[in-house]
Amino acid sequence: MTVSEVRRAAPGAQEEQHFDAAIVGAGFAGMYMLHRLRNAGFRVRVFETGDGVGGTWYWNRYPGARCDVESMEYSYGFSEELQQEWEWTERYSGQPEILRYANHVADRFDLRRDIAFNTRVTSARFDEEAKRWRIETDKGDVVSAQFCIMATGCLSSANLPDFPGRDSFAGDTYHTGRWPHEPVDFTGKRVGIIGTGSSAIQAIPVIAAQAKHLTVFQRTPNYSIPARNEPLDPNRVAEIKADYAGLRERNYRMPAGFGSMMPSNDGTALEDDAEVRRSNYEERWERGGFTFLGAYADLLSNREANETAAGFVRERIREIVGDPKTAELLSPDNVIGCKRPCLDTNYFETYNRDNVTLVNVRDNPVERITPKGVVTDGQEYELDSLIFATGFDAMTGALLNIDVRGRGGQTLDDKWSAGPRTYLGLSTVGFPNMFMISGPGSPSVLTNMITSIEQHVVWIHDCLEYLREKRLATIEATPPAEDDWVDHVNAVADLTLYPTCNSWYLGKNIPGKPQVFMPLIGFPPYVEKCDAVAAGGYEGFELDSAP
Ligand code: FAD
Ligand code: N01
Repeated sequence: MTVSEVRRAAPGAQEEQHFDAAIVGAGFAGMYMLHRLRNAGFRVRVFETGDGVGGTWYWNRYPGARCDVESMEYSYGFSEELQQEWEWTERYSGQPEILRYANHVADRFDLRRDIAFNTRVTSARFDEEAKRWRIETDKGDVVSAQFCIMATGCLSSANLPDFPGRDSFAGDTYHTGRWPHEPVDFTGKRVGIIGTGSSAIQAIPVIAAQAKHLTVFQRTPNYSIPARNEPLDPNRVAEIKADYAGLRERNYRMPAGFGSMMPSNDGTALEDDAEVRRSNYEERWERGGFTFLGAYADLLSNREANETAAGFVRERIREIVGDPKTAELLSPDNVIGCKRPCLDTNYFETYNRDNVTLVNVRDNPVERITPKGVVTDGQEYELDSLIFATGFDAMTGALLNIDVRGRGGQTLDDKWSAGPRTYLGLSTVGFPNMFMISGPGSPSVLTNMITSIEQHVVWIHDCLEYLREKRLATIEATPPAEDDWVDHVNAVADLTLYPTCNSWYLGKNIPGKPQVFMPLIGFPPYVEKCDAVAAGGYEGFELDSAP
């Protein structure tokens, strides 16, 4: 398509390589994007900070890490052979198995030869004259590519809050999203964990079973539904595999791109009398998983309806947790589901153990970290190990960690100073030929992310083929299309209860981050819109022919 031979720059300077597309990140998004574009004859280079594939599953190796979308669904659907040959062992597979799967995919499709590992992209600049991206890495690579595809992940930039004295702690410290590759043994140790989000809720029961003592520092209690994880029944697997394509297709029509195995109820919560409602919640609670929130169609749009589900979970917490004060502290008072709901195995039960202490840091925040431990409310909790389960600078963090500059040298940071602005979550005005996989403004984190990733990869692939066929040099979203899209994303969110919590969906977990609801709610209408845009010759984009 374009010049793609290696060219040597001035003597002494780095060799500059030319590609059709540079992809940043080798998680599930970058891996599939590479496969798809390479098969279509594009010359592609992937850059990955880590020394292996898998992204999320490469970095998040904390005890208890596993998926919360069932494995038969949380896996690629693009290759019938792949989905037939891979054997998941559990309903929700653990991190080691998911990472093995990512490595299997890399081997099966011979992906590694086009991935530069241990290589972080530091800058990406659009050269307006050449109509190409110039990409630089921390290894000194300088690469020119017609297209720059950001597969940097929504949850890949770890958030390590700036607690006073944070680095003075004398024991070992960990972040769940940057866990060591060697096994960590907490036997005989006094362990502290800050945070009670999905990561902590998975890790706490496992660490408590090993450590001498576990102190949990909780700012906001979270709703959590039992995962009811179990080994997969071979008959059930065979049944799914007999029509895997059918399951993928049914899931594609679901609001979050998964869950057709136990569909949501179309009815509204307040239509049912209390007894019927309770038995509905009970059935879904016993089944486990996200289907709990599918109990009624209006749980995320009607506060009173939501309260019936929230109240049901609080009752379960009071039933499970022996000490009433601890149960009270563990009971959330916000809307259920407006933060990403957690799935657990024995989370609330863990607080009945003698070696677990829950400390409320909502009213009395962590004052400081000392060489010996954590101080809050004037009390020092002495620890041997301290875990930060403090989450991520979600959706924009990894993108803004790169010095991205578009037309006129404008930085992405500047462009997004009041929050991310995109068209379709795929593209942003002023940054031609740059695509984001599961970018802000797309359903991404509100879906089975592998489904969303596949949809974006196919769309980008089709778009690049179209440009090649028509001999077009650039594609760029137009300002009106972007403005309308941003308004649309906000308008959809405002019809729901999502914006009511201090969630990372809104950027509220990062001090100073602009507060904008970042993902788009609703997968099927989004797919329809993307398809219509492509079918209409890329409506809302300006296409420019080669010079
Ligand atoms: P990632 O997997 O995050 O990969 C991005 C990659 O880009 C990383 O490897 C990173 O090192 C690399 N990168 C970033 N910046 C640069 C740079 N500047 N230079 C070079 N490389 C860079 N989603 C679900 O749908 N279901 C689940 O069950 C689920 N479970 C999850 C569990 C955990 C613990 C976490 C943290 C997230 C989970 N998610 C889940 C979301 C998950 O992130 C996605 O499902 C999916 O793995 C994202 O893939 P990705 O390739 O887009 O991003
Ligand atoms: O991060 P989080 P996570 N002082 O942001 C607390 C996916 N995921 O890594 O709620 C004290 O949810 C913070 O408190 P608060 C999933 O999408 C999936 O757990 O802000 N506490 C919160 O309790 C998930 O949503 C799985 O008040 C501070 C915690 O740290 C996303 O990744 C597993 C603090 C952070 O929770 C992120 O989950 C794991 C401070 N200064 C992750 N700063 C599955 O189950 C933050 N906190 C598949």
